[in-house]
Amino acid sequence: MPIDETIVTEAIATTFFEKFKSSLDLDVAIVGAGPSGLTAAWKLAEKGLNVAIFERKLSIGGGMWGGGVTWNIIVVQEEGKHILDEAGIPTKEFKKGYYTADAVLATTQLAAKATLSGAKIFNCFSVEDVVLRVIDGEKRVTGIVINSSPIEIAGLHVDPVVIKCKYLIEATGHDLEVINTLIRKNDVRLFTPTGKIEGEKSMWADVAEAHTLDNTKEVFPGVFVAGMAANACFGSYRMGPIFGGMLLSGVKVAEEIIKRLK
Ligand code: 48F
Repeated sequence: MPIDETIVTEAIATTFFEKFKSSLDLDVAIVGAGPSGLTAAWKLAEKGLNVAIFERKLSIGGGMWGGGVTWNIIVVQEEGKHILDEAGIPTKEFKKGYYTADAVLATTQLAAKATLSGAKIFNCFSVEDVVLRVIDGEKRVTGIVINSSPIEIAGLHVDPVVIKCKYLIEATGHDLEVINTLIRKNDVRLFTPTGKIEGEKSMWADVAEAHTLDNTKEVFPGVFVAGMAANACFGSYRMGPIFGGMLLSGVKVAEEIIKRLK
């Protein structure tokens, strides 16, 4: 078959913009394709919701690819193992209650579960701001402002575009980028004890893992925090390369939003 390059180009452009146009008015926009964002996308899409992840990097997976210090194995404790089982990710018990999984397989399989369930992933898109509205007298986030990552990296002065969403999941990890922007640009209070970002604390894996789940909740009208961002926002510890809390947080944030959308 002779190849016509313009058909290849047309196929990409047409199909990409069909995917993009179907994402202009989302049920849920997720910022960050780390383990918590990917798990949330899978669980939300599985329920038939219109959900998309926006990821700055070319690669999905966030901090999951590299395991610990690029030794690409992750550890998941007993409580989170059922999520790996459900996703079809093989595990080995290392010591009682501590399971290992291949970090690359875990990342790619979670991404496959999310996309095969209908979630759309926009890699190479950075979320640089949110859309704020006053609804029934209350400020609420109703969308995200996105730009192409290469434009961001090149520092080009090119305006972003906007996506509407009923809920936004802040899953940007340690940097808590979306909430930082929300707080920096607007005179608003978060649902945290001080009304501000409480900030991440040092390593204490046991407490951090439990707190990740507690801290996975709505932090501002229309915005939920998940994964490491939840601990950074509500002032808890980091946990290093144990990933059960990230997966459980992704499941929890999806369940909470599904309840709201009902
Ligand atoms: O950091 P990350 O993996 O988030 P997570 O789901 O998982 C944390 C763990 O990987 C690990 C840990 C626990 O074991 O402490 O660090 O909480 O993934 C966050 C993703 O968000 C992207 C970033 O590139 C990364 O892939 N990201 C960050 N800011 C933006 C963004 C932004 N403004 N727009 C788009 N993507």
